[in-house]
Amino acid sequence: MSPPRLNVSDKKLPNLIVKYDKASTLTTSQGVQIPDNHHSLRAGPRGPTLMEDFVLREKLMHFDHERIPERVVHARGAAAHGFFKVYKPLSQYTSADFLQNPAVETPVFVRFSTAVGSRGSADTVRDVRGFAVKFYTQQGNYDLVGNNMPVYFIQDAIKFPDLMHALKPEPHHEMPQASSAHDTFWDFVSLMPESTHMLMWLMSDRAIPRSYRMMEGFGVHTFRLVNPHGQTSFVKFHWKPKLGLHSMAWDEAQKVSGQDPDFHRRDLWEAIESGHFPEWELGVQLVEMGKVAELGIDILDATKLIPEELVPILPIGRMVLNRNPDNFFAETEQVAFNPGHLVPGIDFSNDPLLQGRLFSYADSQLSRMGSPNFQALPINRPACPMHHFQRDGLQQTSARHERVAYEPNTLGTGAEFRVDGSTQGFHSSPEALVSLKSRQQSASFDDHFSQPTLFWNSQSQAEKDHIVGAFRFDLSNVKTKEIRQRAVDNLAHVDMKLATRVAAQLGIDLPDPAAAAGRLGYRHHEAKAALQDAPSLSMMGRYKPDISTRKIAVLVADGMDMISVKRVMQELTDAGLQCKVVAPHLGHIGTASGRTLAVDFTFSNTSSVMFDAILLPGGEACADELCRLGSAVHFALEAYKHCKPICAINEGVRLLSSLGFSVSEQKDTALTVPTPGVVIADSQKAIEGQISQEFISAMLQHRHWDRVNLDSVPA
Ligand code: HDE
Repeated sequence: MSPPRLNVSDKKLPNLIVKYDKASTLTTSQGVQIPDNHHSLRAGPRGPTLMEDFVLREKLMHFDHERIPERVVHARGAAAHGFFKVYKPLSQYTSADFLQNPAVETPVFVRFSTAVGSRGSADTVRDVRGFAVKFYTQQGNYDLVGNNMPVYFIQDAIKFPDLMHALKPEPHHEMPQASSAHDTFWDFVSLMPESTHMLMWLMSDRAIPRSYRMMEGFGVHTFRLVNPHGQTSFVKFHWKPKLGLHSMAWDEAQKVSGQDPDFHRRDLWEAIESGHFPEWELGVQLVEMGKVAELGIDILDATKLIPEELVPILPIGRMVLNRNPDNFFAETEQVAFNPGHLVPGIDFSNDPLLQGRLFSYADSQLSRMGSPNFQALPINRPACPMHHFQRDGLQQTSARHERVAYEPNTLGTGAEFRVDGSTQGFHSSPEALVSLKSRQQSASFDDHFSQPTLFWNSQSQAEKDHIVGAFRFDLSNVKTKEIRQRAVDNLAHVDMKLATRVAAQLGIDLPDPAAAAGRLGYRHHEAKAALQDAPSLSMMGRYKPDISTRKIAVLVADGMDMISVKRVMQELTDAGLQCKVVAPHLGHIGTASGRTLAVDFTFSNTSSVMFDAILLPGGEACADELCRLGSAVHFALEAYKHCKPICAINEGVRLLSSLGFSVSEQKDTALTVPTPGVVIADSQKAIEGQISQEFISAMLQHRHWDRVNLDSVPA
């Protein structure tokens, strides 16, 4: 059942739905009724089709033109409607109207995306995710077009086409799809040391999120807030997910790509349909104009971040996504974000990457949607009044009943459109600019390694291991040995141990930082590090006490002991978790006490990667059957290998016996190997409800990355 729709969105945003009732008859686009939609007009039952069949021609013509070009980057995405509410007035910092009144709900439309893959590519590839928010404010649309990582590959927009040409599939055979693990990407970035910081993020678990609902978002660039007195401060925007920050295991992400390429899209859709509305808190890092130099970080360089330890994040409001789009194409595909869509009170900085984006987005949308009238599409037009003298153009749909389309005028209403410039409207914040025209950048942009090193030093051991694994995976797919060597030589400037570990599996020489320093594109400006490590850069411990909607697979066969698992399942369900029964066949299985249990999935139509945790009930016959079934044993071992919480009751533990887990003959609790996130109990303990809380605590951590010897697990 669909959740109730929030009035705010319906009231202020145009309703897109075209409804047909049962009495509607099928017509052509001209409204002519069609009595036969199954047979084209022919010269006799076996004769040729006639040109005059306008019903057939119109239908085929429209179908032939259904597709528009996909986005050149961020083609694959999913979106939702919702609202944003500020916590308290921010007039001290900005005059933006939507950031003043805590009682006002500003409608938003948010599109999440991958950056590299084409529109039909899989969701769980290793990639940066787009996090684009359109606020329909009463002063016009404001777009915060960010990513789930706070930095970017390059510093200057002029390099963007090269970066994307290197990262996208190689042009001769158009492979690989949605992957950085190939020669041209590493060829380019290994010659572009400024990309090192972003590469560290891309090789980290941030690039394989568990869900769009569990990602942070960043505006990346520095922007400016301007208050009603014209005073400005620099600002960086941050979105923090209510469900915490969580990722997948790399092996899991790859398998999910095959099992369910729509994994993230489906997750977002289902959460909203079931009323579990995803939520984020918006925060800002504010830097007074006069305090920028003290930071020691170039805030105009998009390969740098400001650690929260240096400038704390001020939470300013919350965003809730509570409505799925009515139509994917009309909304998600046609929505046109643009970092140049500003409202009064927010302004750009001189970040050269941002400045280039200000040209690119509208240009890109013009190419995709064919005419400047894409701005008037329901999903793109503002929710506030809009008056301008733009006219005509391909597919103009508004027919204005007026004589003049110019300003000033006396024949129409032109003069009245003007606002009182002293108090209203958008003003670019004044900035004195006196400099020589040149193709130069500030020397501080040449500090390429201090922040990647800070990032590396801030990671936990498990995260470091994952980063090493990701570099090895990507680079081992690079066929050209010299490119592998160059990439690793660059890494030596981040951390020698990291570079040496990565190099170990690549059939190359030991990393040589001096070799990197001699290469084209290498410029180095040693920056004084303000911090040795910044815990805020690690994902560890960023879980939140909300695990609702997580999925638990309950592995069963005939003879399962329902009595001991019943309470656990009930308590998990009460905690908002979804228990799904996986069995050798669909229909029902028989329990040890003679009852039946309905089955949701079989071992052949799902796998462990579709779940967050597993529950293994007891029962002699059930355990015997599952242990004989390779796919069931694999299911359990794979969940273990992906560090997922596991709860086993009595004989259920036999599925894990190859890992050394068992319960004693007396059926006492006996955990032979103390392992994080594995809860083993006897029936009595389960019946008394002692284990649900333990299992839920294990789930609160999401994944137990500190499990050891995972390489030896046969899954
Ligand atoms: Fe984009 N980017 N980008 N980008 N970008 C596009 O715009 C571009 C950059 C981002 O869900 C395109 O309408 C240039 C940074 C998102 O519809 C295009 C540069 C960040 C989305 C474009 C960048 C982003 C896009 C493709 C370097 C994070 C998807 C279609 C100067 C702050 C928005 C389109 C959606 C989409 C250009 C770099 C985020 C081609 C030239 C940095 C989330 O215009």
